[in-house]
Amino acid sequence: MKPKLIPLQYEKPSLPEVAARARSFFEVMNRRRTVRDFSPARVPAGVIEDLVRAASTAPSGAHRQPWTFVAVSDPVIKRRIRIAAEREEHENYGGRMPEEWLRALEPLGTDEHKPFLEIAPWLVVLFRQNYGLGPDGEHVRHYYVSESVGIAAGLFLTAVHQAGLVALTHTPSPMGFLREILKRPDNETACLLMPVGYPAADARVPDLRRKPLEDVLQILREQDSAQRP
Ligand code: IYR
Repeated sequence: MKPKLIPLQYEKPSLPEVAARARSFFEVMNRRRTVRDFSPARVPAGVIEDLVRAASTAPSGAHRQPWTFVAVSDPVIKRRIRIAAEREEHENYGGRMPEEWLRALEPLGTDEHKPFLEIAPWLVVLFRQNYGLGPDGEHVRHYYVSESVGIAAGLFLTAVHQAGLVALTHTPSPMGFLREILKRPDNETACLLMPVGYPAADARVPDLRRKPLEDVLQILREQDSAQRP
């Protein structure tokens, strides 16, 4: 079957404009921080809807969009999630995580107590759909699910940041309790629990440094291949 292709909607910026936008967006993103101290200040549901609209523009394997976002502001459900998450984290910090892992977490100052799960106005849980469900309940294959969901998560965090809100990527593993509490179907697995809201007035964050560019980027220019035998 011949696919129906439509013209790309695209306006070409000048090269100086491209360079300026690339720099200024880096500066915006470089101010993003993972936050654990939340304000209880309310965020309207419509804002969360737009953040998920942005996240759901992510490219995905065969355009299957294999994700479900569940956004919770109900205090009763938030409490259930906190209790279940802290139960798992109690096991994690109390012996399930090896010494090496605990030492790696020391600079973050995390522990088994997760008050932000009740304080943040929204808990956004990202589920991966391991396969889809067709109109008659038949299984639909999904492709590159981890990659697709990872990209959607990145776009969601970017949208949160550029809206002027903060988020935490929380992974209270194992996360099976989220499918139960949120009553999600068998084809879905929770992969991220993201409290979203405003930071507390006195929020503090670890003094982390990002890797220098040389450690994360290798550039191979045309002349580089000519110099090699
Ligand atoms: N899930 C635990 C432990 C934890 C693990 C990693 I890897 C982190 O980057 C941070 C925390 C917790 O949320 O405390």
